[in-house]
Amino acid sequence: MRFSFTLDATDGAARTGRIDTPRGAIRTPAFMPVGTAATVKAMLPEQVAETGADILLGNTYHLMLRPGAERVARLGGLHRFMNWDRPILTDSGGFQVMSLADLRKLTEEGVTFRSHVDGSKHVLTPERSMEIQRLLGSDIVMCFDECPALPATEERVAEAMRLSMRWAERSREAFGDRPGHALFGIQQGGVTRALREESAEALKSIGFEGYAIGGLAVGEGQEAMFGVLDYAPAMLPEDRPRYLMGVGKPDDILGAVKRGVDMMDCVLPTRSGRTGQAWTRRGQVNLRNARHAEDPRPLDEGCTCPACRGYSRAYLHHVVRAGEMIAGMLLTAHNLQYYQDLMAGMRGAIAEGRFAAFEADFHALRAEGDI
Ligand code: PRF
Ligand code: ZN
Repeated sequence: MRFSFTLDATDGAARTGRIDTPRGAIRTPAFMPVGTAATVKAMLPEQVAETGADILLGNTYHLMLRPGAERVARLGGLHRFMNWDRPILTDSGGFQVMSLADLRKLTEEGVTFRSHVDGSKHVLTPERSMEIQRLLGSDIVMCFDECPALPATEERVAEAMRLSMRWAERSREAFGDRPGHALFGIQQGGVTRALREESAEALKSIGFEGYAIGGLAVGEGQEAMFGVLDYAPAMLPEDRPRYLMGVGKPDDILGAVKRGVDMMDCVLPTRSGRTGQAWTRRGQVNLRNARHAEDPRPLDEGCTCPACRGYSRAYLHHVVRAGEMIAGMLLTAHNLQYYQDLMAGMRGAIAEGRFAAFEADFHALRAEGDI
């Protein structure tokens, strides 16, 4: 079976459909939980599947440093290694090198850097990134790109985008022909429309199975991000999935889907779950807050997750305050369930042509707040 994308319905710019892969279908719009180090932190893979996730994100950068891509390959690939048999998308490493590694040096060839784990020296190029993602057995491979850190001049953003387009061509060449696996291009160009257009044209002339929008959610703010999303998705082929990298809060996700994005990933539901933060239909809830100390109600009456089925707010407050491991486990499970329920809600609303009403309800309930 090959990789394919089918659009089922649209409502305004919003789309719903499915990506078919040999490892299973991905219902879109899709949210991908982040499994950076071959684990979605605090969750068993079967629990992640239980929330409704069809696909996980893994990271080239972390896995090449520890335990190493060749080792994962000898152990049967990332799916077998981490006991997750559904699709996996891997990011290509460049973005993580720029935010995590030490002593980085960027050239036309690629990036040299020192590991944030043990200080060892490494090189990443488009060719090596494609090799690592092949060794991991990734289903959706991302091109090697450069996302400039903010603040950046337009000149610097243009330079990074043009380098990323040359690397996209090398990524395509090195990826080769791998039926059932997909390579996604990554659009760069910051918040400048002409640069986004130039990037989209370069990617389309190379040709990819899917197209990502990179270089957003890096500190420009929601208004500027939505400003770019008002035109950027339409620059990419209509018949291919569009993936907005590293987004975001629930309202960012809804706004991105409204503008034509099909896939997203973010550490927010997992990371904030480990610091006592919950996301619900009524907004963000901090379980550390004393107001929960004797509250016998569940976090969210309407949620089917293990935290909401079996425990009170008072219990969640207690285990968060006590620093117990179960706090991170329960809140991560809840947050991932909330995110997947939000995606399922949007898919249903788009299919039935009532996305605007869904959006109005989403904002109305959040405006009431957590009561
Ligand atoms: N490029 C890659 N990974 C990413 C980004 C990018 O621009 C972003 C930006 N939000 C997150 N992850 N390769
Ligand atoms: Zn819940």
